[in-house]
Order: sequence, then C-alpha cells, then structure tokens
Amino acid sequence: MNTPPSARTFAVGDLQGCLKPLQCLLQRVAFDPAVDRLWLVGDLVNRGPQSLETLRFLFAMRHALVCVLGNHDLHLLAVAHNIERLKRGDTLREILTAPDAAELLDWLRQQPLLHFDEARNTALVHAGIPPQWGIRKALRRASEVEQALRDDARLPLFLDGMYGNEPARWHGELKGVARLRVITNYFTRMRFCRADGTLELKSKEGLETAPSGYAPWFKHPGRKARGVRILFGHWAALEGQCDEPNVYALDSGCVWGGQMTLMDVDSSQRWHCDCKPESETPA
Ligand SMILES: [Mn+2]
Repeated sequence: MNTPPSARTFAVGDLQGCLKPLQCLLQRVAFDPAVDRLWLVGDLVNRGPQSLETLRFLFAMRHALVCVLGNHDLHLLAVAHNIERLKRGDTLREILTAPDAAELLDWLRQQPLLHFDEARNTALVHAGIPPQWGIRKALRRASEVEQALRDDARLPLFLDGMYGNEPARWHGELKGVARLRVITNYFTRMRFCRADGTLELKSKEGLETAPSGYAPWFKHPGRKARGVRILFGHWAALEGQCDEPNVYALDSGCVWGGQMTLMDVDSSQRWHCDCKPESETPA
C-alpha cells in the first residue's frame, strides 16, 4: 500500500472494550485513517464496557489497522464457536448476539499472532517472543496457529485444544493441538519464563514477583530476538514501563482504571488518556 510521506504509524495498548479512551487518543494525535496507520497489541475486547462497539469501530477502519490477537480475543472466538462458556467478568455476550457478529468474528480470526515490519525492524505481539526464538522462527511458529485459525475445518479443534498451561516448554517434536497450544501461550499469555522458554503462567504481577529461576521473557540476556524492536501489551502490572532496550510495554491497565497508551512507532513519543472509573469491572 502506498502511503504519503506525511503518514504516521501509531501503536496502542490493550483496549479490552474501552472505546472512549481509544477515541480520546486518536483525537489527541488527529489520527486520519485515510493516511495514518494504527497497530493494536490485541485484547481488543472483554472486561471493559464497550466490547461490541470497539470491534465495530475497528472493523469500520480495518484498512488502517495492523492487529495481533490477544488471549481475550481468542477466548471470544472459542465462546462464539461454543467451545468455551462465558466466564464471570466476561463482557462478550453483546458481541455474540449482535446481527453483525459473523462479520466481526470472521475479521478477528484473520488477524495474526505476530506482525513484523521489516523496514522498521519492529515486531508487534500481544505477550512477547520467547527467548529461544529469533524473529524468523517466531514468525514461522506464529503462522502455524494463524493457518489453523483461518481454516474452517481446523478452527474448532484448535480452539478446543487451546486452553491449558502444558506443555510448559516448546520442543520441535510437539504435534497437533499441544504444539499449537504452547505457541499460542508464548505469543498471547507469557510473562515469566526460563531462558530455555519454560513458561510460568500463573504469576501476573510486576517484575519483582518473578518465581525462583524465572525472569520476564524480555530479560534473558541470550534472547534471540533481541536485535528486533518489540512492542507488546498484556502485562498491565508493568504500567506501560519496560527498561529493556528496544522493548516497549504498551498495556497501562486501562480497563483496571489506569490509562490507555498510544505510541508513535517511529519516534516512540507517547500519549495517554485516562480511563473512566465506570470501566472498572474487576473479575
Ligand atoms: Mn492479555
């Protein structure tokens, strides 16, 4: 796609159905979907007050978007395919009963788990890239899941096998749904892991809470994708801060009453909009 030189590219943190702060941010930078581009780190829906309206808003400007899937987006797909039930605190029902649900969900499942912009040497991912994978390997693994998501015949099987914390670690001989599950857990749920990629998926708090022997995925010194800029969301307890060079945390806990963060992908300049207390629906 040809974009005029004035076009800007922004990335925004987890929306989780909070449409107003997103609109606040887009107004702040006078975002023009005809020329500018918006990258989304995933978790577009759930927990927040306007999941359906958020999806519709994004769908209407889908040509201006790059969007990777988060764990809540995959959960929505699983619920919509009657694989999983709504859980306490889910705010997804309004999507399931919407007249345009099929169109919105079909768009959602076409989205990747990992996006890599060659020219910018910049990757976009919901949770992160595990230490044992360089960007090329990560893209190949992500595409395995993306192909399953886009295949009508394979989608239910994938969604049914997606839930669970095991296997905790990748190895190349993994097959079938277990293989897709660990790939999905890396890209959409990871926070702490070992240098060899062994996941610890229970801890959700800040860096100081790393279980013994584990570190945040981006802190491992031998991390193979360290030559690539990485933009990620998912980890609200980081409050949008990450001191690792080339790694940018964008989830600043909007849905928990924090802020939503927008970043210019090229200059790294940031903007914030507050999230209204009424959007606090802890679960
Ligand atoms: Mn998430």
